[in-house]
Amino acid sequence: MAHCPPSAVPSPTALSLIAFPVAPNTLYHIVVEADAEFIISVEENDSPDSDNDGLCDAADPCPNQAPGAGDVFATAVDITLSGGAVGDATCYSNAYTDVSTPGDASASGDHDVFYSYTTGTCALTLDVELCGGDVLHLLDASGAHLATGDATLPAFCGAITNGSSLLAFPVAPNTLYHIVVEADAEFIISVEENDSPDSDNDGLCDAADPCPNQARCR
Ligand SMILES: [Ca+2]
Ligand SMILES: [Ca+2]
Ligand SMILES: [Ca+2]
Repeated sequence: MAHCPPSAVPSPTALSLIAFPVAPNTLYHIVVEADAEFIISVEENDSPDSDNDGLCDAADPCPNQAPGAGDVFATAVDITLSGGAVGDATCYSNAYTDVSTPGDASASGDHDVFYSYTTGTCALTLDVELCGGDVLHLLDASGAHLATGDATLPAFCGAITNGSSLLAFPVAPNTLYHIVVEADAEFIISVEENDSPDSDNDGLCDAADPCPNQARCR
């Protein structure tokens, strides 16, 4: 069998286009002109991620400041009983969307801050109110969507004209919930628990009282 002598193999030629500037999220076409086999390689050089938060500088609202706690579900910030919090979502990512997990079709494109809240022994309902943001959501302990606030402005908003309210939402006592604030700037979030009454005034709410209508009953 005859073999081609090595000298008969055409030496490969190489052509390169290095560091050609491109736009993100854009379709390009490449034309290879050749008469036989070839190898084509495309390598993308991305914008750096200066604050190491997983978002390249070009897609990062704050390229030099990583988001704080509450940027994702797993780092939700605890809100103490019947309290509130002042937050600023400017440097947070948009982790709660219609395709994220957790997520919901009602999610907006705004940045998200995750909070957690554990109901007390006598909890019946929660009032969750947001001032200065877009919308709020209530999730259960595993992140399943329970409810989304409406566009009602909380009374404490003052001159602020955007907000969201979820009033008298029925909850279970001694149970962990999560709250998602969707906002692009500063906001105030308030969580108020409405407890079961203490009909016999013995210091035990009806829900935790073996005899809710008779004080000092054993
Ligand atoms: Ca970044
Ligand atoms: Ca969002
Ligand atoms: Ca009682």
